[in-house]
Amino acid sequence: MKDPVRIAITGGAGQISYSLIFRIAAGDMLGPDQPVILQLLEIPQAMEAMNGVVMEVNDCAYPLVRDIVATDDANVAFKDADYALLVGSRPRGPGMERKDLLEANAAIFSVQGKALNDSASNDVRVLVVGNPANTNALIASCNAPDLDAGQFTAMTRLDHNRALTQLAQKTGKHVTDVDSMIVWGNHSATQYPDISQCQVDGKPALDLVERDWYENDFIPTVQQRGAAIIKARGASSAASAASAAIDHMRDWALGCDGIVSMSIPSDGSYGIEEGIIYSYPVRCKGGSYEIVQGFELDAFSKERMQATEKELREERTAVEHLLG
Ligand code: NAX
Repeated sequence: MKDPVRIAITGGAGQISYSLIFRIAAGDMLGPDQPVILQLLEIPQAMEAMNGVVMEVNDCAYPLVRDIVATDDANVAFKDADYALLVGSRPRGPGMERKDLLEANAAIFSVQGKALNDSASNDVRVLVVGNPANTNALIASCNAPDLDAGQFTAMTRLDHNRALTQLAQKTGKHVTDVDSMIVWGNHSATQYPDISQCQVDGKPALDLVERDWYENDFIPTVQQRGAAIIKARGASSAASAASAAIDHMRDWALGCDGIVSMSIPSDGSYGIEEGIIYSYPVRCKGGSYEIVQGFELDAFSKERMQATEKELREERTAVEHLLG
């Protein structure tokens, strides 16, 4: 058996974590031969609820779980962490503007960025799930000067997975038949799910579907899927978000075939401003990711990529004073 790795999860009493923690404990993220130590963070008011979750994890008697730490101190939760999944965040309250939400979360993610810097393993891989995820990841990264910016990522894998299923269902194929799906930009309604590079069972996706479906059905369906889930379920996506977080971390850590979408610090690729956390097509291998270069993009794609870039720049401007 390998030595255990330390996995920090914030928002441990929340609904995403109620799926995420159990799947990680079962080995879905890092494999059935990788023991784990779970280090769970909550705010003081939610500690009792999180202790109930810890009781349930214990009651599963998972062979891979070596220890569980439950704390309201970020430095304890992130101590020597090899992986950190930042799920906990402040939800939008009544009367809160988008700017207020950005600021409230900026305060949380600047503190957590500092704690990761001071306490986590030097090689920690960070995934931000809590919204606004891309800008929260930027804030955490800017407050962690001793860590590489590339260690901070945000989640657009749920959008990517949603897009795969929409296209597979439309073409009567399976998600495993779809290659080169890309979600560009922000995890928000401005994201651009792009099928212009996709092949379905070896055929260009754009030859298999009508342009009208792509522009007026597929794109808005993927962009608005979170709201549709809330309307149907009366609660936001939880198990699917946990599943996407596991996909993101597993592929980053262990590698994967094909192209996946990850929000990562832009290096200027495809003309996107350097530094913002932007969703790109990547390949993962040997514990790292690399942006896939060389896609030829038409005016329609470029326009949408720039619209979502603009939103990310505006979010960054709104929290500039907290960027460390
Ligand atoms: P919940 O409200 O069920 O849980 C969030 C938990 O975080 C709560 O228990 C809360 O006490 C805790 N928390 C708040 N501040 C904290 C802090 N400073 N430190 C530690 N814990 C803290 O939300 P849930 O449904 O689990 O969603 C969590 C976040 O994921 C939300 O921001 C949500 O918007 C976001 N999502 C992001 C997605 C993505 O694709 N990037 C998709 C799903 C989800 O909507």
